[in-house]
Amino acid sequence: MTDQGPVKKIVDKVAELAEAALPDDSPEVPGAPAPRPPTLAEPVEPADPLPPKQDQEAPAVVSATGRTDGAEADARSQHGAYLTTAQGTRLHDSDHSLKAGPRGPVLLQDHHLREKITHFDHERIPERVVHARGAAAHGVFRAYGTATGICRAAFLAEDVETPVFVRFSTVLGSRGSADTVRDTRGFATKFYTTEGVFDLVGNNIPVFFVQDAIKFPDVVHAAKPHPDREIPQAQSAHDTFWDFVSLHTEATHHTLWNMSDRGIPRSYRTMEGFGVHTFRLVDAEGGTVLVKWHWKPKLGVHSLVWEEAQLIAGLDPDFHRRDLYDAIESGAFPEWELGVQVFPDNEEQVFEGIDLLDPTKIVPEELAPVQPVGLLTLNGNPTNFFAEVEQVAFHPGHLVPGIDVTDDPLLAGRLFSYLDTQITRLGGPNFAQIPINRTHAPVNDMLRDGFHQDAVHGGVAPYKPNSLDGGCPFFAGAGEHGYIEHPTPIAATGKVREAPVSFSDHFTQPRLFWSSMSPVEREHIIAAYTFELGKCYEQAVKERTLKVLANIDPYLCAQVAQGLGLPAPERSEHLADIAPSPALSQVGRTWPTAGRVVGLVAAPDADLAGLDTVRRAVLDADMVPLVVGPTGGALRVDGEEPVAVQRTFATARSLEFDAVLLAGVPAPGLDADGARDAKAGNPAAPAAPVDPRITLMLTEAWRHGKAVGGWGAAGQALEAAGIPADAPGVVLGDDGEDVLAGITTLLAAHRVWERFPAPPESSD
Ligand code: HDE
Repeated sequence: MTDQGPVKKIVDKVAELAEAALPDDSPEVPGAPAPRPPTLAEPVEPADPLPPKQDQEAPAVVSATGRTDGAEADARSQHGAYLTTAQGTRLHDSDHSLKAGPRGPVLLQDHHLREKITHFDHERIPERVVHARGAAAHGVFRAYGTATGICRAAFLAEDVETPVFVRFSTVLGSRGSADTVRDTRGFATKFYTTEGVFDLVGNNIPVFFVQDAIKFPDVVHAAKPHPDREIPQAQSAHDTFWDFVSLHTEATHHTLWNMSDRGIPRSYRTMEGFGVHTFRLVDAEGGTVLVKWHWKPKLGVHSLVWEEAQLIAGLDPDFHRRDLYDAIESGAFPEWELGVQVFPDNEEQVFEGIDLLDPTKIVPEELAPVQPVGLLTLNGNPTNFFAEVEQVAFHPGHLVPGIDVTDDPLLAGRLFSYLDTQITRLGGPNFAQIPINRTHAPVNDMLRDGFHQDAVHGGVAPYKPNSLDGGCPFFAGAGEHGYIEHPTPIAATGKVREAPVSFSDHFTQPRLFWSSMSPVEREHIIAAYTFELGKCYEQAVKERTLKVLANIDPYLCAQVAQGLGLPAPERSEHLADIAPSPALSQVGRTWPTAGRVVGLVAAPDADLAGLDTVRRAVLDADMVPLVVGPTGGALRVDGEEPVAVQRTFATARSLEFDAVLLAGVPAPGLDADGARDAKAGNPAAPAAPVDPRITLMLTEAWRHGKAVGGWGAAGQALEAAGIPADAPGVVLGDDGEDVLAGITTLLAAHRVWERFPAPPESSD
């Protein structure tokens, strides 16, 4: 490297500044400003670049062929203090085109203008055809060693730590669409193992719409916006989607999961992940088992309620990515346990009557418990979204020794598709050399040349056999970590385009899911179908979908029919007797509250000492306190420590809080006027003792099943919002810390489910 000296100086300086600028207990709440504040005026002297934030991580510095030695730690981006061209020539002006006089025509010889504009014109790459909207983080996977008996993969050996990059996504929406739409979520993990990259490309729903990959373009075309008017964006509430799934009843199971609370997760951190297909694991002796992969969030599975999801889509379309980044920034690192359901690798590939090759079926956890094999912790936000999140390329065919595929026909098509899609998206066959995709294992392939070739290959013999490169590279046997496909027997039948008979049961498992839901979860499902079908225009589509629902459950069908104003049809299939799987329900258990967001509302005349004590107690409980005041800045009372305000009555909304606590009665702020802030309501309404935005916040939190409360005179504010003091999920008291303790207990159950009275029994 030629520029070592000055670059090293900048890097050291940046590190020193970053360290010096960090307050002791930073970052307390997410959204902390950069470690070094920018100057108010534009700098006139070259200065060091702003230091990175402490939560950010970048791809490991590995050469295009997996070499880690000799790479410069800062060898990835901008160098030096001066603006340059792409060729490194320093520029003295980038604000004005080269012209024949200040008012004259721009000259064609302006090579800098051409470079700048041309590059800009090509900044975009095609978004993913599905899963375009996503967010990702760096992390580490530590294996428990519990899988070594069934799998020889090196990264599953006890205490082995493997760097990972995880991308979460919605399926249907474009890159800029809202996070909280009703949709399946992607959960894709890249493990940079010592034996090569392993990608576990899963979803938050354990079953899929189609059983054969050849139907994937059909379901995606049906679910994407209508081709004529390109609406609606990022949602399934439209005719073409329901037209397809009502005709193609193998989609019924997945659709039911989508209409359940699983379709609107509270956070990526509270989603389960599933490999969906059955995989084959191979142990050190060549023995095999079949498995299904599961990610279990430490925080439990938790969802939004539908009105909340819709409001957030407008108020904060980045809700899920912000939540992920904020949690990592504030040190509440999201964690999941990876686990496997293990089945014998028998010839039929059937377990307890369930066809393991059918990706529209689950195996209930009560029949095959999920056995934990390791812990995933996400602890680093990306440094550059495009370089990392947009360019990461997952592929179910990125496998390591010990992990093999099965004959699931959906998986087979995926093994083709993911490689293919990267060639268009990432501009050629060398996408594995993009930093985020680089393996940490040594690469010695004989793939050569092509667009964006970063490696400078030595040798003259990229072919085998050869003698000119000494016969290199050599093949590896099982003892040298070679990837050897398991010699699974293949039944000798003729070529056919058909599915096995066992794939034709489309209703037993949807019935299993429905019968495993708690009453409130069933009501949410009814509401979701009624909403989605209510957005359809075609009567036939609605009527056909009701026929599908009749084959799941008569109550579900009757309730949705009532909401649509249509008669409920008779079922056409026998309703199977089902043993419910309680593990499928999200309700009825308690979970750690780490990372939950507590809104603390106060006016300047509030008990600020108490407010600060509660704020610190929230932090001590690893939750996030956001103080809401009438204006920005800080809440101050003479003789008391000021308390910084993160949200104002104008900017805050209940949606970003899991619970709302009031330090007394927040009187109307100066901008509590409908003309200034429509949330404040009608200016002609009689003045209330409570700021109307806070009343709105309380009523919203109330109807979304969130814990609310406060201390001092807070009860009056709740009363003004029509919330009875003795209602479920309301905690009032004299001491803020006691109130917080009560709220924390409620948060552990995720929502105040008792607030939704049990509806009549829903099964016949
Ligand atoms: Fe995908 N899928 N998929 N998919 N999928 C893609 O790959 C495809 C399926 C999943 O964060 C694409 O790089 C086919 C099941 C995730 O970058 C594409 C079929 C599951 C992601 C593709 C399926 C998934 C994708 C689009 C039917 C859960 C996002 C861009 C056989 C187990 C990965 C890309 C990321 C992305 C094809 C079905 C999960 C086109 C043909 C089942 C999480 O290659």
